[in-house]
Amino acid sequence: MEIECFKTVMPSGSTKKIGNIYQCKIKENQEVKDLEGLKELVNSIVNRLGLSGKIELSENESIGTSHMLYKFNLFVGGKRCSSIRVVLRNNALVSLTLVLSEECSMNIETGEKKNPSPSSNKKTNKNEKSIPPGQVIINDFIIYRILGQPHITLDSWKLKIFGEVEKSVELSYEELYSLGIQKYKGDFHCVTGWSVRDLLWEGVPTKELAKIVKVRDEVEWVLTYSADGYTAIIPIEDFFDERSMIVLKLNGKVLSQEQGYPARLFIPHLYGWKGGKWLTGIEFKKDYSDGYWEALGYHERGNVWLEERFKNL
Ligand SMILES: Nc1nc2c(c(=O)[nH]1)N[C@H]1C(S)=C(S)[C@@H](COP(=O)(O)O)O[C@H]1N2
Ligand SMILES: [Mo]
Repeated sequence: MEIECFKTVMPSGSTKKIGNIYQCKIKENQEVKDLEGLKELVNSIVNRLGLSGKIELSENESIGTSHMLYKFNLFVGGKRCSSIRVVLRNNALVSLTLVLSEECSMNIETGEKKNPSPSSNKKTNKNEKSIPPGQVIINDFIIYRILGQPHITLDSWKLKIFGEVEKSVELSYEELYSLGIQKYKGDFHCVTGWSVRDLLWEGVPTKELAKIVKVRDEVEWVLTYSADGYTAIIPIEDFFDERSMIVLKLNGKVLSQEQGYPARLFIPHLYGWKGGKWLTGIEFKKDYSDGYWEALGYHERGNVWLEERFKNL
């Protein structure tokens, strides 16, 4: 079996609970029959990488209707050394991510990772009337705060816009608000498989931000930062989609603390994880780097209509 792994680092702030992360590509197609078969496969991959120990399933969940995420723990000498995230699509192995804990840091040989190209995009369907593939409609949001609930007061809050720009800025809430508000009625899609329909989003179009900072031509990626340490990466074309906005109000009300007060990013055709809540920073970049979920195997772009849930390593 041929395997190639790439080491990834999360941007500062989001690494707190996480050790070294390796994303591995398995070069042949691997069909999985049952859980025993999967365990054997994971075991042989781990051995191939020069690690050995005992593998135990910790949990599994379905992601949309055709993907399964399995989480294993690797114990070496009774100590939990790594968690392993394995993604299957229709019973075939898609990706494997190893999160090694600090104490058990082992060396894994890595290949050189190319900058993924956001321009290898297929044309995307933005048909707002239909339901994206593999999604199920529910009535209300499920609140996520993977890194905890920050409490933000407006007097100290700023949105920093920086990176490859002519002029970086720090906007107060009032300054941001004064750039002008647009409304958009539309749906929200979480990569795990739930969607909420017909929400009223109000906020500042991302296009307005471009006018003040003047983004350099060579920029291909946008990395967003949140007050809880959360980060997400977005291709520049998607970030500047005409409906993409820094949301300040949802369904007619100022954002609640749990839904990202005072500002969250929303890009209707991308999965919800691309929209950081409690937004504090927007960085324009030439080169790709993983954000929080991308470091754990989720897709560089995350287009809901193309069902881009996980990376194709
Ligand atoms: N700062 C921050 N932003 C975040 C998250 C998070 O944990 N922290 N979760 C993301 C995910 S996976 C989703 S689906 C949406 C959920 O939004 P909600 O909590 O309003 O339902 O927020 C996204 N933005
Ligand atoms: Mo999500």
